[in-house]
Amino acid sequence: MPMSYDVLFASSNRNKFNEAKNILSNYGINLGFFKSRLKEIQAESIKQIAALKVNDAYRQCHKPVIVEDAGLFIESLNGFPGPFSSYVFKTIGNSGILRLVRTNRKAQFQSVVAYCDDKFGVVLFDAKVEGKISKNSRGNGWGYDPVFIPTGQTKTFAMISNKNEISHRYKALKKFSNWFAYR
Ligand code: ITT
Repeated sequence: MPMSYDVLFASSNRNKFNEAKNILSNYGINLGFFKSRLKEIQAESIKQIAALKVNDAYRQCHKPVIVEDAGLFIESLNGFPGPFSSYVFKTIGNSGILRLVRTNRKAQFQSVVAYCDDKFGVVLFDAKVEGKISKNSRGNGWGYDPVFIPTGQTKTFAMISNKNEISHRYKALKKFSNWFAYR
């Protein structure tokens, strides 16, 4: 029998789903995985990308659904890779990022959670977490986690045990869960 869920999470990325499920379970929301390749337009804002992706997801599943679009924004690179984070990770990866960043290592992770159902349409929740790019890759996390050190820490996201209590994803999903509880 299929497991019941409150909302679907549409994504091709199981790491993102696992984190989101873990975070939302603390707010009593049971997330189901809708593993899917969504249309990812290259736009200049992750808000725009998230809104378009959630429309596509809702068209496919016709159930209350969220998608999340996230990106790493590096100050000295004028916000690169930002909305292109997925492509840049696949092409130059963390070693490429480490070669590009010089003295100003400030960076932020941003997250936009987009929810859609037939009553409310598309609703967006955004958040960010400040930090810096480490001098070398440390820890075994996914994506850019081994090169991102959140402000106030000495370890990368890949090395800390409480990423899900401080991350961009946590902050955006917390906003979503407050709204979802009182909608
Ligand atoms: P979707 O199918 O959900 O779009 P995706 O992997 O393309 O999956 P995003 O566009 O949201 O996801 O994220 C772009 C990339 O940024 C992602 O592939 C990772 O490389 C990186 N990324 C996003 N959030 C991250 C996090 O919390 N830690 C490390 N890297 C992250």
